[in-house]
Amino acid sequence: MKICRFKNKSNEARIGWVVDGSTLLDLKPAGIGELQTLLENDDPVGRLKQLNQQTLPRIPLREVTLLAPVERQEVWAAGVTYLRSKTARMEESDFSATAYDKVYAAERPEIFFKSVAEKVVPTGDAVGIRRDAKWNVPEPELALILNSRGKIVGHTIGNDMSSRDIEGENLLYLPQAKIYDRSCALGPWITLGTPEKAARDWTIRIAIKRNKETVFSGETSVGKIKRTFDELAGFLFRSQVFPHGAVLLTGTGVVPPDTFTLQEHDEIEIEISGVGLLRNSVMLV
Ligand code: DO4
Ligand code: MG
Repeated sequence: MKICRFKNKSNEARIGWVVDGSTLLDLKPAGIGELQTLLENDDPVGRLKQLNQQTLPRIPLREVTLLAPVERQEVWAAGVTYLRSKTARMEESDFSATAYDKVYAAERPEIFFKSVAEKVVPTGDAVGIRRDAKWNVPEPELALILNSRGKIVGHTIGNDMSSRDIEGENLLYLPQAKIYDRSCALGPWITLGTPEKAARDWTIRIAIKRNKETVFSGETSVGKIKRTFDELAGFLFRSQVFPHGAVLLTGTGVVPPDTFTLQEHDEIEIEISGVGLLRNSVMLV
């Protein structure tokens, strides 16, 4: 079951139930004007199933602008959760290699702040590459949607844009490599109610196009994430509160070759089999 945020013809943000590949139902007449109303419910899927679909306005998806599926939730990210990510980062920096090696094996995962909700880029909009960086990559990641009680209620697609030269120069530069204008994309919507066991069968694919040619593509499986989702979510909620819930990116398992860097006007497509397709162009920021 998929829910989205969208802008209607009057430019109002609404919550939609995406019932097929081309239609959504506007949930406002059912009293659902915010994602949080559903996400805080003990059984969001059950709540939707109770609704009489016939009474809800049907809107073609092509007529709406999708918004990022976040309202006031903070966005955080876990790192070095795939072997591929550990290896790539150890190669990127002699200086920090031991830190990546240790965190992959440690009990406590790497978790860092990524974005406030209002800065998140939706599908269809441009993500940013820093003008003071020379080596910029997307990081295609499964994102966990957590309610204020730390319960995983859904999943979406995330792009943890990163400047690898800044990160590689010194680990203390990580916030600058990771948190800048347009560095986080989420979307296109949230898939509700998939248990972890089923989500671990999902495939994550990325394709980067330049002048309509594919210049990089790769894929991985959610099942290759070293830690359980509950483990990651549990560490995020340790000694921390999220009154509006939170989004947690689960790390990247696809890293382009070291010779690859993004360029302005590239097109990035990230697909997760159980969720959908997140599509963004690239701009210099
Ligand atoms: O420490 C670097 C960041 C790791 C990361 O973002 C990832 O593995 O996805
Ligand atoms: Mg990442």
